[in-house]
Amino acid sequence: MNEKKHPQPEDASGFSRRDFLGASAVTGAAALVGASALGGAVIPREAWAETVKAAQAKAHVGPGELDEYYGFWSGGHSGEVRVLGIPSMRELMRIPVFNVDSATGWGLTNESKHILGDSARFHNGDCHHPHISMTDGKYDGKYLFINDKANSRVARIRLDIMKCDKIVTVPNVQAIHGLRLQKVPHTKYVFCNAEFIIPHPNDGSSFDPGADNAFTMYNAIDAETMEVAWQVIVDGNLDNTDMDYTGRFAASTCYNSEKAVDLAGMMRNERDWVVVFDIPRIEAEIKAKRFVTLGDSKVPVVDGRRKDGKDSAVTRYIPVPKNPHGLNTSPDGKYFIANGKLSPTCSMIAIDKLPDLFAGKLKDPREAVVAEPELGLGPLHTTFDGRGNAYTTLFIDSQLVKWNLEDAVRAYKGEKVDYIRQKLDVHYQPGHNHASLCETREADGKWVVVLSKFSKDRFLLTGPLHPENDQLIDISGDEMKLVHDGPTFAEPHDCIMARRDQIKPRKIWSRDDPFFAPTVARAKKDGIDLLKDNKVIRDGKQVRVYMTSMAPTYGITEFTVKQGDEVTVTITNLDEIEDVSHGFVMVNHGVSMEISPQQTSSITFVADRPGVHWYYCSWFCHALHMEMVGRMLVEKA
Ligand code: CUK
Ligand code: CUA
Ligand code: CA
Repeated sequence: MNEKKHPQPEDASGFSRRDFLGASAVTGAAALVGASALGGAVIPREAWAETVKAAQAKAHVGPGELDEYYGFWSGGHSGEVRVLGIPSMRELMRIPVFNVDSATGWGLTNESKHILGDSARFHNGDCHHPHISMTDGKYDGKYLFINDKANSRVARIRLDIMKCDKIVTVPNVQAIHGLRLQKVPHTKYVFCNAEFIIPHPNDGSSFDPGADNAFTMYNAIDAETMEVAWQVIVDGNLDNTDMDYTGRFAASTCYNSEKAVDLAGMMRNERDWVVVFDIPRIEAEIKAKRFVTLGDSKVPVVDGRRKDGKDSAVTRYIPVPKNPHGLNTSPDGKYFIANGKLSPTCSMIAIDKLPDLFAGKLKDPREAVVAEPELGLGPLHTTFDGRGNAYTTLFIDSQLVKWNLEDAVRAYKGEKVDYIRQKLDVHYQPGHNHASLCETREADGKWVVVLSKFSKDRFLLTGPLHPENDQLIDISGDEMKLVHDGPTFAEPHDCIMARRDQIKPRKIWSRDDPFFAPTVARAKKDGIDLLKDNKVIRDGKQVRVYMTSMAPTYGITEFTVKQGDEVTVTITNLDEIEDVSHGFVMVNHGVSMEISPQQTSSITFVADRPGVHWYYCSWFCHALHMEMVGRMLVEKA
């Protein structure tokens, strides 16, 4: 493919980003955009800089102005989720999930420990794939789901309060990686891939990865109850996944059809595959009681492996070039796209051929592949503009390639068409990319974010550990234009963008919020009215301190306990004014938590040292915030 004939700035190789910064005011930019889009001519350097300037101006969100989109960023192996405004790329909030957070007390408070359950013992997580719940193929703004590869978990974030409210550990698997949601009729299931092949039972009786009892599973979690609904045993391993717009099919990439345990082994086969799951058939198998369970788990497990050259009832395996990675459904609902990684291609699977594939009407599963466009080196993930174009990250080439879906299909049939629209340099080594609303029927083709794994020279040096670089690109016109570099920490992997009207957060807590319901129930048992009472309850060695807070005071400024007592401090913030959050820190006790307006928070610790111990408010809430303090007096045992 001749790359030169696609729009590129003149002298692309020696082009410096500083030239953008030095460019002068925006004039006549629209005319230049139109001209340069014709036939992929080389654009004069000044003209290119002007059009980029115009795009950058569009991304500017002035002081006091609000962003058009919410962005939810995986925090990678920091274990948290971040909320950004798009297009400003300003970080608005952090939502602790699989990490322990000093500011809000996530992982420290009783409310968060209740949600974390058994997995509260882990203080790390590795988030990759944040996805927003959907109704009728559109974001409904209710929940955001995210995987934890490190400890095989899936978490749910309530988007009305932007806090994690449920976490489940998927049983009998290792490393939950790819995660996507059912799109229609609504998000009933959260689908997630367990990546690594392990023996079953994994009790030390067998270590042979090739054995029949060594496998991994595809998992469905009930989005409302957050319980694992079912699991499907697969051949090979599982990487990324997505679902279609009919509600029948989901598909996952497999890079380790070899069931190998080392790099060379995992690259041995010329082809791996995409495994397609027939969701209603899986449900039918379970209804017909054709399932097993594993170990202590009660989750129904359906076998989706091929046996003696015969397909299972619930899966089909479509061979694709070796070691595919991303799996993306086009917003027109027509294609599953498997990104080649080791192959310079993407494989387009026609979803309307899948009923025939399952019905045994295709001679070869490869007949479901309707195009395999050659895009460049290291295609990892693809996103869409809703205008028929796809955007694929090229890890090795450090580029984002824009290409046309239907032209790729025509080219595969032998027509002489060029499906590549543009290649844009990104900085550097991009993984995921994500266009506004691209996972829904409403893909609007405004912005794409490319999550580059390396930033190298793009930012001030921060020592050997560099930030990643999330780049904002304007895709609203015929040409892609890079408009912003955004440093991020600990490899976000993936992000998602929703229109701001699709997310409806609360301003203050509702008193009947289930988030702190267990604490409210505990108080009720103690006969406490959380909105009024400031009381210390002694229950043997357990002391429960109930207090209110209203800027700038705590309801209790001094309480006395005995050395060795287990103290639970429960605070209810009576403030009803938006943004007046308080904190509670017990000095030298590892105790810290957030109490936002109308919230109840509690934390438990041992008063193990006699003497005076000050506590203070950590959220600057009032002119007299420094004075919002109290003392715990601990008597010698
Ligand atoms: S994965 Cu990281 S770049 Cu976990 Cu979706 Cu592809
Ligand atoms: Cu309350 Cu600061
Ligand atoms: Ca392989």
